Amino acid sequence: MNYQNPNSDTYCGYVALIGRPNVGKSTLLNCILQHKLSITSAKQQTTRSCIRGVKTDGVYQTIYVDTPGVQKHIKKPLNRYMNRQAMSVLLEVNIVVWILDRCRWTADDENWCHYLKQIGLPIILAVNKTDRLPDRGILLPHFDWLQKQINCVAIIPISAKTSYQVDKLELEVRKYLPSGIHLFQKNQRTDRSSIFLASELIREAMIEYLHQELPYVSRVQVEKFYWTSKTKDKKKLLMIHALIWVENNRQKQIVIGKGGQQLKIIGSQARQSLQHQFKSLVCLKLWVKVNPGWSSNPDILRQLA
Ligand SMILES: Nc1nc2c(ncn2[C@@H]2O[C@H](COP(=O)(O)OP(=O)(O)O)[C@@H](O)[C@H]2O)c(=O)[nH]1
Ligand SMILES: [Mg+2]
Repeated sequence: MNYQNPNSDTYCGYVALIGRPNVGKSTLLNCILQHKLSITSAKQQTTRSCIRGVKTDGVYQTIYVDTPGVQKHIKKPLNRYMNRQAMSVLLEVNIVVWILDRCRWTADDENWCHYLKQIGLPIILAVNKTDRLPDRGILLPHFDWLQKQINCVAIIPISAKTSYQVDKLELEVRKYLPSGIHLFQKNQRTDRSSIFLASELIREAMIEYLHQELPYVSRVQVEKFYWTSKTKDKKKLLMIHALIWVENNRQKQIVIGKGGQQLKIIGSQARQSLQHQFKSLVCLKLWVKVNPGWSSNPDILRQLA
């Protein structure tokens, strides 16, 4: 299973970060890149499409692919789309990092286990959130049990939140990178555009401040994204205009809130994240628009990819 050629100069490969929703896949990607690339939340269904994060270290280039969680209610077209994204990623990667939440093992984990047994890729188990274990001693017998469930090359306890042993996980991943030229520039962190990252940060603020299903039936479309130097003190200012699409007028009212208060809060939170991400002052303008049935429209779903 080790593809490395001792005579090769450089190594480059794709690594899927997979696991059921909320185990910490996006938090792990951000921790590895030491940069917020993928939005995270305590609520489920945050990551919608695959996000590739690139880490180059000397001769090694590792391309991590963060995947959406597999959705239970697969009847909805948006959920079916997210499941396809998560599954099809396994066809393009060299290594799988399967993330588990401490000793928890659910029917979703069982399903992943069944699926992964058939794919013939090196699998590394990352047992996450160990910072929340009062005693790490309970992990050892669990690891024995895990080894009986699936043939993996390593089991590593980590915490994506505190970075505990994330470096160890990265070193393990490197062992299985195939020989090959680097596909991305040394300083490039993602294949995603700034416009995509901006729309994700706005969506993250919506997930934070809106309850229940609403953020999941909304879509953010960035219409304008440009820098000007029109501030009084001639500092660079990033102008972002975005539309929030919802499915009906009732949802529109909720997003806007009484007297526009809710939208103001979302905008203010999103602006802070955008300023941090783009290291610039940001002027953010948001509009809420209705597009009935967008989440069942195949053309729009394709645009999410
Ligand atoms: N305590 C703790 N919380 C974590 C850790 N990793 C992720 N989380 C939290 O778990 C929740 C889900 O994380 P997220 O990365 O969005 O999960 P994903 O759905 O698998 O991408 C968030 O609230 C994270 O802050 C960890 O190592 N320790
Ligand atoms: Mg995620």
